[in-house]
This record gives sequence, C-alpha cells and structure tokens, in this order.
Amino acid sequence: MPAVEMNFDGLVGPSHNYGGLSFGNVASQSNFQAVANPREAALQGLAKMKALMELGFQQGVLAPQLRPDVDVLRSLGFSGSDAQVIERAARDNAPLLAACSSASSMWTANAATVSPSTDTADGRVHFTAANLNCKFHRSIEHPTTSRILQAMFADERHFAHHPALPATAQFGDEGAANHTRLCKRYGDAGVEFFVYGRSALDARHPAPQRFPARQTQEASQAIARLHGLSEAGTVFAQQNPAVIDQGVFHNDVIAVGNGEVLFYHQQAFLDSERVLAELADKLARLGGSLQPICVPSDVLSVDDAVRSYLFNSQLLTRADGRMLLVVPEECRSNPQVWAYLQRLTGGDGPISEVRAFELKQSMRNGGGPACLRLRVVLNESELAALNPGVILTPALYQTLVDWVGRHYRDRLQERDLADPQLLVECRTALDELTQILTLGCVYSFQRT
Ligand code: SUG
Repeated sequence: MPAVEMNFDGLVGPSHNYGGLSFGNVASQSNFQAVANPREAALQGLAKMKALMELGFQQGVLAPQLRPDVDVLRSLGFSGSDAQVIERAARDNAPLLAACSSASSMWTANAATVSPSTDTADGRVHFTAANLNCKFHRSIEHPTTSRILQAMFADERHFAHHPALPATAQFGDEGAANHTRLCKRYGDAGVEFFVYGRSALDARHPAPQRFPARQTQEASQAIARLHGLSEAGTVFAQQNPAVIDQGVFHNDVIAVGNGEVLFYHQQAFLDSERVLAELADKLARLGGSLQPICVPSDVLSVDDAVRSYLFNSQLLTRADGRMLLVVPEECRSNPQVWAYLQRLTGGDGPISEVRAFELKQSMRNGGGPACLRLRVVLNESELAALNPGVILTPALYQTLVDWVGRHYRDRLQERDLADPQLLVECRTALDELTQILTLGCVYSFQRT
C-alpha cells in the first residue's frame, strides 16, 4: 500500500467559547463575548470529518483538552477547592479564567510540526509539539498535546516525539500552520517548507508593525534540526509582514500546499520569486515538478482572503490523482471568491473540485478547515502502528455524535465560565472520551 496523508481533526471541546483572546486574529477579536454553541461546534467538525471519510480519505480524531485548566489557575495563585479556584478567578480576573477555559486545542494545525519518515535522518516520523507561546491561552496546550500524540503514535520504532521548544519569544512556534510539505507522491522524500513571521536575532528581517508575528525563523530552524531534515529537503521563507498586519496570523491563512501544488496569494511571502525558485529547484531534485497557483491581488484582495478564509482550505489528493479543495462556507457566500473557485476548478489544472463546509462556530474564532486538522503522512507499517482507536469509522462517528449529545451544552458565554459545574461536565466527558478513543490516561486529572 502506498503512503497516505491522514488528517487528524481536533474534536471541539465542551468549553468552546468566544474569549477575544487572539490579538491579530480578526475573527477572534470581532466575536469577543458572542454566545457560543459548543454542541454545534463539535457536530460541525464531526460532519466535516465524516464527509471526508466517506469520500475515501483517511481521517483521524485528536482529542480536546480539559478546560477550565484549574492546574494553571493554581499555578497563578488561585487556591482552594476546584470550585473555589474557579469562583475566585471569575471574581478577580475574568479574562484569565477565559484564557484558561478556551477550547483552542481544537485547531490541531497548531498542535505540532510533523515530518514524515521519508524526510528524516533516522527514518521515523517526527513530531515537535508547538509551544504556542505568543498567546497565553495557547501556551498551556503543549504538555497535554504531547501526551495525546504519544498515546496515538506510541511505537518508538516508527515515531519520535520532541517536547515543545523553549517557551521564549525567540523560539515562538505555531506548529504545522506555518509548515507545508511538497512532494511528488506522499511516499517520496519531500521538500518541507517553513514559513516564519519574524527573525528574533537577525535585524535585517522586517517585522509587522500592527500585529504580532508568532513564528520565528529560529524556531523553524530548530525544528528542521530536531527532525533531522536535510538542507536539500528544506526551504525557509519569511511571511510578508504586511499581510500579518492585515490579519494573516498564520501562513495557512494565505497559502496551502499539497503534493506538487502550492496554492497561495501573491502577497503571501517576502521575496516571492526567490522562494518559488528554491521550492521548484529542490522539488525537481527529488523528482517532482512544482505547480504554483498564485492568486493575484487584483483578483482577490488580502482582505477578501482573510474574510473568506479561501487559503485556510484543505487540499486533498483524490484516488484519481486530481485534487479536492475543502473550503469554509464563507467562500461560497463571497461572490468574488466563489466565482474564482468555479474558474479554478473548471479548467484543466490540478484542482478539479471544491466542497464547502459549515464551520461557523470555529470560524468565528479564526479557525477554518485547515486549522482544524493536523496532517500526518504514514506508510503502511506506520499506519499499522497507529493507535486504531483514533481512526474515524462510521461506528466511531456515531459514538462521538452520541457522546457530544450527552455531554455538551448548546450555549456558553463568559458568565457561564464562572460555573464550577462546567469543569465537572468537561471532566466527565473527557474521561469517557479517553475510553472511546483508547488513549489511556492523558489528562492530569486522570493521573493523580
Ligand atoms: O490561535 N483562535 C486561534 C485560531 C487558530 C487558527 N489556526 C490556524 N490558522 N492554523 C488562534 O488565534 C481564539 C480564541 C478566542 O478568542 O476565544 C483563538 O485562539
């Protein structure tokens, strides 16, 4: 069996809410304090997973994290029983409680950077959990992310796990959202393309003025070293700081790659010509032929790209070798974007189909189809070594829908975060989930 790309979608956790926590992420800022519907959010995500499974794609599930995180609140000086910790945090520092209650682990493109075994020096699949240290609410994800990934990819003969990079601004790392892999076939060695927003040490790199650049060059380089990638198989590029200032807080908001195709906006990268030439050259040396699809600014503005999330799409290779673009519904409701997509898929280019999915609950926090999934390329023996409990099947889909129905609220807003019962509900749900997904004890409340 040839190697496959498997997509592991983050299951939306039961505390999903709109905390306005991500400065630089336009949707998160503008939906601050809107009323969230965690049940609908989880079901929307599951519907996308099911549809892709039914189309024949390999689909996996990545478990959410427990929130509110009372351990973190305790480490910040709130004391007493769990209920008292939550009540005191709600009374004294509601934004901190919101940060510790975010269901942000749903965006699994930020969980880790993954390099397939064909690209790494020791022939194993390498994972580095992302420190996400630009945003406090996300910086608390990586310890549990590492445990969950290890419970899914446990066999050390096939899988290598690296802890998150040091949690300093110099090594700001946002995982696969700033990493794309280009290859002829999934089982071939590929070119790993790292896109960073700023350099911490090299002052020649221009930085954005308005919004933070989350990923550093130093972090991207460290991951390439840790994974044992070759120089011939890596390209580093700087994101255009001007687009970060327009709300492109991760590269996957302005570009997506798959196979030999790189679909990107004209303004995505600094020094675009050099970047494209290096990608084409390195891919050619590995037997591939780069197929760039550039969307010019006069066809689509960066603002339209950010609003529609056109590039935050999944580009998937179908069994017939042509590609499907999975976009959010917001692309269909933007006439210019939809017209562009009709032209794109109507021609004889590599992308021949587009499907739109309703993911509004996640989109309102800046998370489209691509944010919700972590891609892992696996060969036959690696696939056999994967914990089978996390592979989506029709039966698992139904079990998860029932589980959501039993445990999730259909309304959640800031004042609900003060309710200590929410923690009890989330613990009960996640304890059951670890059995459904056969993950063992990955949460700290299960380990004490
Ligand atoms: O890190 N939003 C996430 C969205 C992540 C999207 N991921 C990718 N582009 N790959 C973020 O900004 C908002 C949470 C809130 O405001 O409640 C948030 O964390």
